[in-house]
Amino acid sequence: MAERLNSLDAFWMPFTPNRAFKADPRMIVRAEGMHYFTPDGRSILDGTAGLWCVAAGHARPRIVEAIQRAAADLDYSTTFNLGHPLAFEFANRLAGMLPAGLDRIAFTNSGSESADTALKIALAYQKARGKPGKFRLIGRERGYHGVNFGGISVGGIGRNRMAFGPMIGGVDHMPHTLDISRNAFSRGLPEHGVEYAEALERLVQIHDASTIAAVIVEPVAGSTGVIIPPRGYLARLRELCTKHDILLIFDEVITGFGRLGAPFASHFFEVRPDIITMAKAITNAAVPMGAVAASREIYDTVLAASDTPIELFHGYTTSGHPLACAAGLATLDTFREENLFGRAAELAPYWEDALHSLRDARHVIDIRNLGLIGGIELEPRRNAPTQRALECYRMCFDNGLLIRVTGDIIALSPPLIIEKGQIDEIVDTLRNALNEVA
Ligand code: PXG
Repeated sequence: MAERLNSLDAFWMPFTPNRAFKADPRMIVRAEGMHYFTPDGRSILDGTAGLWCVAAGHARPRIVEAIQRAAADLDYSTTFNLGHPLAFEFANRLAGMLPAGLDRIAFTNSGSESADTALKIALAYQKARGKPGKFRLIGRERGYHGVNFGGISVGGIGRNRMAFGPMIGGVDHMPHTLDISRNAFSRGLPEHGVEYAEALERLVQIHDASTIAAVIVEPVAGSTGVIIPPRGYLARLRELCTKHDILLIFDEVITGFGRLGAPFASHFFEVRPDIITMAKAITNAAVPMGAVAASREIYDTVLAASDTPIELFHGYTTSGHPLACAAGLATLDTFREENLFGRAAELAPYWEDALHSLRDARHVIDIRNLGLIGGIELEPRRNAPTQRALECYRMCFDNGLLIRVTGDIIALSPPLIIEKGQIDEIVDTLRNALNEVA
């Protein structure tokens, strides 16, 4: 029986080379603050805040206690046709911190569900305002909006799509904005590339604005290897969407909750989309949750046009789950009390300098940063792309640092509680790995 319990066979692990992992597993049994701990008690500095999600650091007592209390008070209640106070309280708190006017909140359980929910709301809105012909959804090359069918359809990562059939119809893509030839080693926003936004104008020429419902982009693309938007690009996208009566959706699953040193990327860039998706740090990832914020105009229009008592036929069994709402409220309290968004903004210049000190390390062809996000792109090993970054990942882990790699790009996104000395530790460990790896 013991053998059976310890077997690694049954768990089909997500986005993981299962055979390689199970042959040589890395296990984590505990986490606290900036660190994970292995079964043999080694500490691993978390350079990625889990997967961009543990913004306040691990196992924060306030959040743990809130979840414990909530589980004992009300383990579950549906939010279909029935209310519980924490869900309303949390929605109100989120509405109060989102950009003005984006204050109607739908709850989901993940970023993927948030992306699909946002796309469905966009379509329902266009239909409700008498424009059902506006059905097209525009995403972007290298975009990541989770793994559900809507998200992979508007998403632009080939590997995430190719095994899964024809995708949803009526989707097109703009080009991504990564342009190393002109922007290598940019500090913060790259200078060149605002004109990539004009791709939307070209898509309007092909499809006609009367067929386009919405554009969805990550303000900073994370998953695909940290792509920082060129200066002026997001504002230009907003202009074009307004000009052509197209909804703009910001997928803020990574950029929400302080990652850029402001509550949302929308604040940071001073660009207001019509819909914002969230997940990850919304509960510090202590309980799975996502959310979609829609403008009041969208909400009012969908409600007013409805010819059935239920206005939007969409929702999840665990939308607004009490444990998630409790974790979310305690997370927002922690962010506020510790001024973590302000802290991220204050640390950003130190973070930038530290990362760019790796410019001369071996294999590095680009370094990108914004807020507490960092991307380090390596020259791929000849005939073995991704291998060099994977070996770096392994070396860092063995030396007590968790990083994230995607292709030949190292992505960093530490908890917002990181100390300067820990930033130095990340950079030193990385420098050693880069200089050692073949
Ligand atoms: N949108 C964005 C912008 C994301 O980054 C999702 C949606 C989907 O969220 P869920 O909760 O369904 O996973 C994401 C998720 C990485 C990495 O290594 C990034 C994500 C997920 C896993 C790994 O960069 N982002």
